[in-house]
Amino acid sequence: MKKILFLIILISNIAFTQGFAQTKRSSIPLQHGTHRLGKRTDAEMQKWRQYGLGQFIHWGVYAIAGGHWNGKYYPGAAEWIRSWKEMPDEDYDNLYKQFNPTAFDAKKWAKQAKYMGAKYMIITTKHHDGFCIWPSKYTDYTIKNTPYQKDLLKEIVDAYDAEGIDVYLYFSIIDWHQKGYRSALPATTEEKAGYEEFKQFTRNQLIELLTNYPTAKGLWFDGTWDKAWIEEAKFTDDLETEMRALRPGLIIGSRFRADENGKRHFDSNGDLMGDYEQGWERDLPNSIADVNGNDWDCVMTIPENQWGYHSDWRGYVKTSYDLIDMLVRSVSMDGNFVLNFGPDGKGNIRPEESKIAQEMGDWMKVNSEAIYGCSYTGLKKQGWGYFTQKDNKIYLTVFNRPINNMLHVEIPKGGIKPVKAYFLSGNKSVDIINAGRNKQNNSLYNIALPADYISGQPFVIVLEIEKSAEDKDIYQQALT
Ligand code: FHN
Repeated sequence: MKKILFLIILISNIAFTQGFAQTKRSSIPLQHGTHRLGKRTDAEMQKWRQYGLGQFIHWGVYAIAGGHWNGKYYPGAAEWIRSWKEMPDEDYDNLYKQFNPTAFDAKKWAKQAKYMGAKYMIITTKHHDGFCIWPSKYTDYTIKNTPYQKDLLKEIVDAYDAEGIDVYLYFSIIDWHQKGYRSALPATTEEKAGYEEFKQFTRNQLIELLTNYPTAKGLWFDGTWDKAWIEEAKFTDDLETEMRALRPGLIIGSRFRADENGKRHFDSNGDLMGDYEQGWERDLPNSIADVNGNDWDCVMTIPENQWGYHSDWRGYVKTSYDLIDMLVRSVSMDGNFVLNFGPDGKGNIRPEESKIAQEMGDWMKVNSEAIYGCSYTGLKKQGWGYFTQKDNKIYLTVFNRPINNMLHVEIPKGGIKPVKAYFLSGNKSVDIINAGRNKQNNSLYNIALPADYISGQPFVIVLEIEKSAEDKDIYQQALT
């Protein structure tokens, strides 16, 4: 009871001090705006919030081409190669006849993801090319008609489920292979009828996925920026309602549908559409104000902009250090960080990605306590790294060790006070030096790192806190 009371006071103090920059609401009457104001509070979404780290996998027949065709290099994202003029559609549309990933081992992938520390994964069931990695009964363009024949999606779902990693299904609304598909609403009656068929086809595939893979926790939509899709506010709203009724607890991000005014992610009143904000692609918020108090995830590539397998990565390739920084930064602002992998046409995870998974896993093995189930602290960001928090522990993940070895911490008046500090790895204690107050009357502390401490990796200091004496008065006032 005492602990709960302490947490309530702590959270309210922190939230009060910092304040979330909520987007100002207007009150336009909407038929197809958001269905919910504020965050979901159910167990499924609570779990989603605790994940911290996820894995994305882009895998399809584009992996066979690997960003090259007829000896020419495709400079775009490998999974978009069909849209390149140097590769005739017909060549691409026949690639599936060669798709035979003999090296594919779903259990190996899942074990690697588990080692990396991923708590959830998102798999491309169908990318913009329309190729389905499950044997959909609504099209022939599926895994069933490749030399491999078996249901890849089932193998993946089963293997990740077995490792305790939650699976989410990526689904592209863009489908270059489907006859009736259009990116903008068609003009002729015949084309309109074709688009109506496409809508039903899309609905059928989604219901099929939710029915056949019932352990999947949610859907991750893409390609919903198409004008044609945006203009289907009623259809998409009805479809969302149908999917949620079929699978209570289902998690769907803000990319699925637009309101009747064509507003995506946030409806015309500025309210989030869907269960979390899904707009952070290869980009991270700068500060907590940018996320408006919403749940969110960031999806990130290791090279610059390659999601599917490209055999020749050019440009800057992120290191595990960069990616751990992004992971901690995401969690410090209440987000999840999802790292993309693009296996090759045979089903191998490329060595560069395996190395990253290994290095991130090594780091997580020691430091994951600062990630899983952690959230934003409300403390002022400092140059040495990031704060995350769980219960009465604040974690200081240090990426940029100060030259004087002092980790500066500012604690708002009337809140909490640090009682103990130690290295997460090894528990060795470190001194907390009280450095007085600043003009805003915030308490200043320096956590003194031992000068002889050497770490080749970002490291974590745990700061245990308790409510300060001033809180007692606040609590007393609250009782009257
Ligand atoms: O066009 C796709 C791209 O290929 C990739 O799938 C990413 C992943 O978030 N989504 C789209 C671009 O937003």
